Parts: sequence; structure tokens; C-alpha cells
Amino acid sequence: MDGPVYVTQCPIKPGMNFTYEVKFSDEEGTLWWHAHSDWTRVGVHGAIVIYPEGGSTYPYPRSHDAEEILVFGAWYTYDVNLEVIESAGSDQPGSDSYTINSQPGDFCPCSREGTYRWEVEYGKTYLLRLVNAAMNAELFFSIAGHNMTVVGMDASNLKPFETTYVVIEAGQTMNLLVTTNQEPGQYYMAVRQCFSGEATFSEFDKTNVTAILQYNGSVTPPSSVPYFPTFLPGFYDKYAAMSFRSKLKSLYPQDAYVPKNVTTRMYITANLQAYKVNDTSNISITTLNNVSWVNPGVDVLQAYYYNLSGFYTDDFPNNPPTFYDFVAFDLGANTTFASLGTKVKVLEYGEEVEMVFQSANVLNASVDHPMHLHGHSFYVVGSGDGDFDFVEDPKTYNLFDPPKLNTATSQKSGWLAIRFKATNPGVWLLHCHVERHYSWGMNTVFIVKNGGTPETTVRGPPPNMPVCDDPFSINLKGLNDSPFYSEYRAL
Ligand SMILES: [Cu+2]
Repeated sequence: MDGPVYVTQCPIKPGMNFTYEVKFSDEEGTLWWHAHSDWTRVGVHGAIVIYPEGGSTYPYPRSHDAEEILVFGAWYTYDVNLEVIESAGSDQPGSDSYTINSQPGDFCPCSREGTYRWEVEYGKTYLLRLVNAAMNAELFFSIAGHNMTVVGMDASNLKPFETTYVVIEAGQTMNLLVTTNQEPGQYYMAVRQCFSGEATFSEFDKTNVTAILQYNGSVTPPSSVPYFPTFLPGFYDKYAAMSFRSKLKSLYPQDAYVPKNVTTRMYITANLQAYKVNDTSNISITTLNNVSWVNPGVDVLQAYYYNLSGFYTDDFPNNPPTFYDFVAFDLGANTTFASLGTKVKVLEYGEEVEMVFQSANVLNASVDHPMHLHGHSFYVVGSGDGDFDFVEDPKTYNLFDPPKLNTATSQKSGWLAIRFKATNPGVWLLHCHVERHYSWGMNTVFIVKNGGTPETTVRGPPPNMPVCDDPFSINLKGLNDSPFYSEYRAL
């Protein structure tokens, strides 16, 4: 179990505590931890640094005392958990600024001095670890005057490549090498949102967030204004994001590990679409294969472990209920309607799974969706623009050295193909890491059955599990009064 409320546990109540035991296997690099209840992760998060196993070495040059962590976050001037009532159909508040290590930087009107400084020495190579903990944003990052070498993402080593900027999705982590080989001085490190939606659909935060890379040692910091990065892409530069993602490959060939005998094949639409509240009114909610997730009253893990019926059904569909041109323009609300459900997908232990996500464009609302699977890393074997072509697109898959991630982008009006082997028995959330989409129901749950040995059997619950006391607390609180919801509750 790993914490998402109503999936693997009930919420930890104020004043209570709960201790997690985390077992890493082949992860190496950077991960992060965060709260998984409503929008509390906005402030409850941190980086996890995983060094190579004792005796082994990094596959790239480094120096031991030269590392830095930059956590990108979102800053709100109000209590976002009070504001975000998660009422479906209405937009949710944007952040007041993004942050780098909790500071918005020099371009955000702020009541206090607020710029994070990273002091470096000339002539070193640093390992820079990035975490994107922002709630709803895919972010560009660049350092003035300095190229970066990408060496890892999501605690997995990548084939190094040099770049002037990176794009990092909500939920992702990244390892970079930075060599301090420029004229000693001050250089801005800047973050800017990569916005893939229609400009009119949702207002977004247009602050340029900065921190400063500052050379120290014998150098007197110049009093002049720091240099701003020239290569930081613009807000709408989806091509910069696509070009960056196309360079991601695993450090070593993975053909021995990438699943080749797929036993479960799923095609999953990610959509913002209409739900009929009654005969005359619709609201907009998010879905996977037209199903908008509703939290059960008892977490799925508990219901599964103790064989309690009535909390979920095991019929999450392998395909969308209807096929249409998913990326067409001006698909109206009546193209396809959403349903509510607590539908999970059950996998046998050891199954080889392929999932193709399709970012659909109902209501012209297609955007990039960072799809995140708990419990397993997966290989990103393909991605593309438009509708997925079941015959041609699989021919383009990279089964040789695909990147191994835990969060990957199904791009706006495009698709993403991932493969993984279900070798971690338990109950695992799959969701879009854009918190707004997740709140509106863009998630489902995978149950991976036991494998028949003690090592492949889900562990029993610890003695101090939090107890559920709100049996019908659900994502879509705005639906509580609708007759459809009452019907659903009665099931
Ligand atoms: Cu999304």
C-alpha cells in the first residue's frame, strides 16, 4: 500500500500519525513523496534521493559533495483545500505563483525577499535533481548560459543527452549534470509553465519563476542583474516539449526486459466530458474510458483483502464504449456522456500489460495528461499525434531502449503507449497527475493478484491502519444532491 485515500487506506486524521515502510528495488536517482488526500500535497511533499547500491558507481561523472535538489511547487495565497471543494464542472483556482525550493523569485510581486540561491564553485560538475511538485502544471526549466545533460528520470538512468532546456511533468523527477564552466557571476534558473490547452479554456499562471545560480569562492558576486536564460521555451511551445520527450531513451538496452508477450491490452481515453446531472443539465467531469472514478466508502485494498463486497466492481473496460474521431475539433457535449463508477481492473500476477492512452478532445478540452501508475514503473514504448492507429503505430514502438518512467505524457490530441509486467501484488492507483483532472475523476485502480509464493503475496495490514468514518466521501462532492448520485449510492 502506498497511501492514496480510498484506494489503499483511509485518511490519516488530524492529530493522528501513520508510518509507511517503503521498499525500493531497482530505483536509482530521485523520487519524491507527497500526501495523497484532496490537494494537501501542495505543501506536504519532499524529495527522495536514492544512491546507487553499495559498491556500484554512477554511470556518469560526478563529485561526491556536489549535488543540488530543486523542488518546483505551486504557491497559493489562500487555503487551497478550502477553495477546492472539488465541485465538478467549475474551474478550480490557479496558483498565485510557481516556486523553486519554496521561493517564487525576482519576477513575482512578493511581500518578502524571495529568491533561492544555489552557490557553486567554478569548474565542477554538479548532479542536479529536479522534482515537479506543482499541482497542475507541466514546466519548462532552463539555466542562463549553461547547458544541461539529462541523465535520469523517475529514478531510472537515461542515455545522456545535452540540452538548453528541459520539460518536466507534474509528478516527474529528473537528474541533470551541470558543469560550472562559465564566467563566474550570477545566472537565473527559470521555470515557466508549458501550457498545452486552448488559451481561452483556462487561465494559467504566467509568472516566470526564478532562482539564482551563483558562483562563489574567490569571486566577488557582481552587482549587475543576473542573466536570464535565452533558451527557455514560450508558454505554448508544445513542440519544444515534444522534441525534448522524443530524446528520452534508457541508458542500456532494455530488450530483455520490455514485455513482448502482451496478455492484457488496453486502450484508454482520457477525456473531459459531460455528465448528465438530470434531463436538463450537464456538468463537465474527467474520465478514463468514459468512467469517472467515485471513491468507495472503504478503501479498495481493505475491501479486496477482506473480500468485502459492494465497494467496487471489477469491470473497468479495456476499451472506450464508443469509437469516434477522438481528436476532432468541436466535439460537442453529446458526443459521448460520462458515467460514474468505482470500476477496477484485475490483473493476474506476472501479466504483461500494454496500455495506450488517447487524449480525447471532447469540448475542445484536450491537453497533455501526465499519466502516473502506482506500484510499477513502465516502459514508454511509443507516443504520437492524433488518433492511435492500431495497425501502423505499433510498428513505430521502441522495444529496444525505451525510457522507464512512472509518469509519462499522453500529449494533447495524441496518444501514449506504455508496457509493464504486473509483478507487484496489491492495489494500485492509475491517475492523471494534473490534480484538477484527478479531482474530477480521471483515475482508476489496478489490482495485481498474488503470485503464489510468500514473496509474491500482498502483505497484511499494519496494526494502526486509519479507520474510515465517512462511508460516502467521494471525489465529486458537487454531485451529492443529484438524483443520479442518490441512485448510485443506493447500489
Ligand atoms: Cu490530465
